[in-house]
Amino acid sequence: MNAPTSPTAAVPAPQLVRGACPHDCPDTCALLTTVENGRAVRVQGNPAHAQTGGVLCAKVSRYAERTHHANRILTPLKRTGPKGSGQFAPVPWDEALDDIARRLGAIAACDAQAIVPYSYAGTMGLVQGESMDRRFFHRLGASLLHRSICSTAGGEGLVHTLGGKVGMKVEFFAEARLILIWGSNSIGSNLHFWRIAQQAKRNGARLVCIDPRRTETAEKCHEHLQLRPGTDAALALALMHELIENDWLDHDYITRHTLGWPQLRERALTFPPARAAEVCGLPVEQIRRLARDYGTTKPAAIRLNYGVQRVHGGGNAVRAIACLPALTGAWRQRAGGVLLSSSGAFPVDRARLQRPELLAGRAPRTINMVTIGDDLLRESSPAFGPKIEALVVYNSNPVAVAPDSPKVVRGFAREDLFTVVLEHFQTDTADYADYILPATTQLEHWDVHLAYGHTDVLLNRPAIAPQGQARSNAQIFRDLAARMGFADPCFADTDEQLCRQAYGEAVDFPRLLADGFAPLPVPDAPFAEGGFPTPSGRCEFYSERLARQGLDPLPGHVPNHEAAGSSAAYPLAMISPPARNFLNSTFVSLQSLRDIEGRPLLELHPDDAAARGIADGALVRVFNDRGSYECHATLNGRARPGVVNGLGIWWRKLGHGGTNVNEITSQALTDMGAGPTFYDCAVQVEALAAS
Ligand SMILES: Nc1nc2c(c(=O)[nH]1)N[C@H]1C(S)=C(S)[C@@H](COP(=O)(O)OP(=O)(O)OC[C@H]3O[C@@H](n4cnc5c(=O)[nH]c(N)nc54)[C@H](O)[C@@H]3O)O[C@H]1N2
Ligand SMILES: Nc1nc2c(c(=O)[nH]1)N[C@H]1C(S)=C(S)[C@@H](COP(=O)(O)OP(=O)(O)OC[C@H]3O[C@@H](n4cnc5c(=O)[nH]c(N)nc54)[C@H](O)[C@@H]3O)O[C@H]1N2
Ligand code: SF4
Ligand SMILES: [Mo]
Repeated sequence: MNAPTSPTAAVPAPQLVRGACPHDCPDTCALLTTVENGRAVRVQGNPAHAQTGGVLCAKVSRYAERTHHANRILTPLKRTGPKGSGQFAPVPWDEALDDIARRLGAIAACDAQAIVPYSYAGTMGLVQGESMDRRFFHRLGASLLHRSICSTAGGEGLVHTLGGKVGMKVEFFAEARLILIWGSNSIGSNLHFWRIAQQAKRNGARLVCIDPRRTETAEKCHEHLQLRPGTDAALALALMHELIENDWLDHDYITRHTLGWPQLRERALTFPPARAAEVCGLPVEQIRRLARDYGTTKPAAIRLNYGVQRVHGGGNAVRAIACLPALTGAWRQRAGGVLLSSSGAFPVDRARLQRPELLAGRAPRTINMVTIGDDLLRESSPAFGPKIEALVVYNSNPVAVAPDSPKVVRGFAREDLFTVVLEHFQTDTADYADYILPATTQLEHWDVHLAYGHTDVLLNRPAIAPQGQARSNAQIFRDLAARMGFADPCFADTDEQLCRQAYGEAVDFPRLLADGFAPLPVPDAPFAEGGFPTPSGRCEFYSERLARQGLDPLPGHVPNHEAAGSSAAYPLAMISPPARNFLNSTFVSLQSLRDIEGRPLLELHPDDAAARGIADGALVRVFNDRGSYECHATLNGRARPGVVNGLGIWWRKLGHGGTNVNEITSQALTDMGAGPTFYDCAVQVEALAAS
């Protein structure tokens, strides 16, 4: 029945819709979207959600602009020019889906493992990121993906020490008297934690930052230890040395709740502060002072972040740091301990979402997303399996974000590779697609979320209708499943049903519908009485599981693959941390945020610049045997001697000479978890032209 027409019916009142920030950020904010006439006009933080506190970062404050952007992809597109040229023409959905299903079907008829799904955390939503897509690829028998591009080294380090991705509850950092912000630029990448740290600071806490870069966070802490990249384990071992020498230990906690203390003690005693000072490039006094602060201040809390683990020894670094609170008994207090990730607290029913039983006994090979450059260039072999013939990319922009991009680009440019990209924008990766399929944004679809920086579940309701012809990722895989003739009933689940399946009975769904968020019942001081989720139930200084893998059972200092001084040709160490106004390579598409970031930059210490005749603002070439990256030098006081900071992650096509910083990073892997080593990269820099 039609509603009676009236002036007010034609102009509906603004609506507020509750949602969740989908981005790969520890904060997982609760959103409130204002909708007028079917358009999202404003996206704000939900003040009712304590962790969000009504505040969003500058990026997501522009989510409405991103969603209604003129460059959004709104129809399926088919390639009309050479690969990488970015030339496409619109095609109807049916034509695109039919052709994609036909091409994938033909490859699968021979060996489905030649098809590789490539995805990461463009959205962290459980529905649009790890549900219908997995069902589709499992049923197909495609290669599996080791989703290693970010956090697997640190994740393994935690699992082998604390037993899982678990730790302090973030809100209690506010009560700490000492906070170590370790490998983390909170102001840039974990803004809502910085609010909590500020609260602690106002209450008299001391803040210490441990980072090779003088970040905006480091500047605002009481103390900054500006160590060489990849030397954190040496620092942590020296802290242990001092805790032992000065008996700042909680012997009762160590006896009752840890494993392998005699062995760790012996290891730590080989690392006096002077040795660590040499390795880390720090004044020995600064290390002693930090040990004294950590040993004598209670409660002491460590906000560790993934910046420490993008180097060869990343897993060991996280292990060494994660041992510290058990030595001092910091876990006894709710404001003591360490937090790297809280994601292990979320009772996600992944088997229900992903349906591994659709593999039906098949065990496809696993492709590591870090080495996609090499793997796209491999021929079939018994060790590797079939040559990769098709890639389906979603929630990721590998041509920009994966290491060693000269190889990644050569792989994506292969004429015999069939590539489908589900996207919002025509990214560097989309330029290489045979088909680009228009995906909905977070304002247009259902989803449900976990977080890795707090312990609340969030629900995202669609605020507006899908723009143009966009479809949700889950819908696109549902459509493809239908085209492939996959009749299993699970392919009929709607996005909203998938939201309900993600946590099953473990989370109160009506509460999520009503409030948009629901806290998990996590204890305030999870390890006050031990009870670590390790095999021994103790904090494992010594890991039997690592020993069985042939790895060092104790945390140790593992030098970088490309350690300082190891190469005369490439004497500088490069790290490439995130830019504050981009989220990995997302938001680079927004002019307003690009304007704040300016242009691709390399931060150098003035001495390193002077030695090379490089002036502030000069165009430089950063290079090694893998490639060469052009950008502008900045002598802004943030780089330490011997280390250069190439800020990430610009789209290649918007950078100088069509390159970005991953032109020179390497595909070498970490000690644990087969993760990336973006910050373990020896380079040389030269001036290109006076500017
Ligand atoms: N604005 C913004 N926010 C983000 C992101 C973004 O791109 N932009 N990225 C998101 C993602 S994907 C993640 S995984 C999370 C966490 O992302 P992280 O990458 O951990 O985020 P940051 O805290 O910015 O960066 C890590 C910090 O580690 C420092 N660092 C580099 N090497 C070393 C080292 O060897 N030792 C130590 N101690 N420090 C080192 C860097 O200088 C940097 O300041 O943040 C997310 N938040
Ligand atoms: N040099 C260097 N490289 C790095 C890093 C570094 O510090 N230095 N950091 C690394 C880290 S920590 C990470 S996590 C990776 C991140 O790498 P990626 O996970 O690839 O992250 P983004 O570059 O943000 O790309 C995500 C893409 O997903 C798209 N997207 C978002 N939502 C949706 C959706 O709902 N549907 C579809 N179909 N698409 C969507 C966005 O438009 C965006 O283009 O990069 C890594 N690369
Ligand atoms: S990117 Fe992080 S800080 Fe920004 S809105 Fe999303 S969750 Fe919050
Ligand atoms: Mo990440």
